[in-house]
Amino acid sequence: HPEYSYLDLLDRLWRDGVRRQDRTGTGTRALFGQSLRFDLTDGTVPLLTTKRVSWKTIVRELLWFLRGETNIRPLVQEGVTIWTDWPLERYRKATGEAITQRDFEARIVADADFAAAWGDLGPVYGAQWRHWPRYEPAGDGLYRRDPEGIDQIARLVRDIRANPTSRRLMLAGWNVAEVDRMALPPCHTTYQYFVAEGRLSGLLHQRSCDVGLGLPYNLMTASLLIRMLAQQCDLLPGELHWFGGDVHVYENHGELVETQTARVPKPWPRLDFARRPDSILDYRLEDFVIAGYEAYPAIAAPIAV
Ligand code: UFP
Repeated sequence: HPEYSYLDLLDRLWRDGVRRQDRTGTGTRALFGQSLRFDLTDGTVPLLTTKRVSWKTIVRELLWFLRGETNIRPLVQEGVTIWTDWPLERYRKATGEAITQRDFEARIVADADFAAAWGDLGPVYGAQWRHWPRYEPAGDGLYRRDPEGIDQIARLVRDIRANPTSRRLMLAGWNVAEVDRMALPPCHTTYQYFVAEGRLSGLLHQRSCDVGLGLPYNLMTASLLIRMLAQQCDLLPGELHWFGGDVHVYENHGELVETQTARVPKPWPRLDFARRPDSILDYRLEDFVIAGYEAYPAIAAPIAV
């Protein structure tokens, strides 16, 4: 079962990972330069079965990226709270107010001005994918920022369709000039696509990977993107190649590692689309049909902010 490659990585990190201090002060066990590969040709997706993963949250987050959004408000309105920690931390630090996450999220939803002031994450994925900044000469040696920027998603779809053997089918999140203004610099940093024999494969370079909490999401996001791009470009799905840079498990995830690696994976679910949306930007949650997802109970583990 392909899920063992994930479980083996988790186990290997816990046993052989180099112990290091990290930005969050939690401590990790890490290995540099790891890879995984998943076959998507049979319509299955790497949605882990050894713990339940809320795939609807992953779809909602991806659709939020694709809409070019960077404020947590629309996510919180849909009940997705995976990005709340960063704005919450900033708010608490700036105001000294000991607000709970629940109260903070309630205010984000209730008050648009509050959300505008405190809910934005800076130019994260959505901004870079849809509106990568571009500057045009405005005379006198000055440059004017094009308010739309570059739509990498539109370009990618266009290029896959028009020039499938291109070696330039890239989607980048790491905008060097803007990384310092992001609440969290992109973890799933660079995507590349490859078309052969009517199939679309994708490669993800992830610079930093929390294997316990982050990777189950990141593998699904990357797979969903392959499936959506393939559908839009009249291709079949190929493979997902995942490459991790700093691949780590947090020191406080020991219980997760122990519980999860003791479980025996069940067959992976299938992903089907309920329809073929007119463009890559027109997908809705209801278009994603996950069939046959049987999983062990979710495993709670603390997230390092
Ligand atoms: N992380 C992931 N995947 C993600 C995401 C975050 O694994 O999609 F948003 C983890 C990796 C790391 C932390 O543990 O979050 C980011 O911290 P840093 O920026 O210091 O790498």
